[in-house]
Amino acid sequence: MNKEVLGLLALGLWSLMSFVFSSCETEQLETKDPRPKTKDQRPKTNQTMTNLTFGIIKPDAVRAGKTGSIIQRILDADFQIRGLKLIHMTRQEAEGFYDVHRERPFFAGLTEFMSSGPCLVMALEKEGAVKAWRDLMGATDPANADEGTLRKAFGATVGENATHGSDSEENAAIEISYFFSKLELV
Ligand code: RTP
Ligand code: MG
Repeated sequence: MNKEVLGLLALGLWSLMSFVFSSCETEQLETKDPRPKTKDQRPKTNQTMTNLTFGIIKPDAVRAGKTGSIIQRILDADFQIRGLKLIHMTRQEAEGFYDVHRERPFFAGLTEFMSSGPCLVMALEKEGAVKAWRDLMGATDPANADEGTLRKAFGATVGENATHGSDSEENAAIEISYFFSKLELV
């Protein structure tokens, strides 16, 4: 056997061994990693976020000194407060938060208002939290809000309506993580 044939044989053997090892590694990774690979493989029950929602006590209510009264109402309604902090959003942060409304005519006014002063951001827990918190807030326009709701009691106009609440569990998770790190949630 000359040198060329020996060289070709060695190269072939090396390629075969590389292929066998890389297949083993992939197989090991696939069997070891327990995380779901597709959306469909996620748990069917919403074990993670079902009972959490995100709320804001907006700048109008903070300015008017209503923070304490609203927090009392939240506790009276049996929400657990899992995260809470006072922040003052920049215009850009408010625009990022309300990005879904970017094309709406009220976007400029809304983001100017939301960045006009401090507000209180909250992660709230309760069974069926998203709906329970929206029920407690009442309709977007305080004029249409039911008696006993926060917007009826503390809101002034459709724009300055005292509180914000997530509209779905998915958005609650996104909004909580927009403002809170893991360490800030209990
Ligand atoms: P939010 O997101 O603040 O909890 O309020 P929402 O779901 O009840 O209402 P949405 O349609 O999401 O609107 C977001 C906020 O934009 C202001 N807005 N102004 N001038 C207007 O016609 C108008 N419409 C909405 C309100 O501050 C509303 O909360
Ligand atoms: Mg909304």
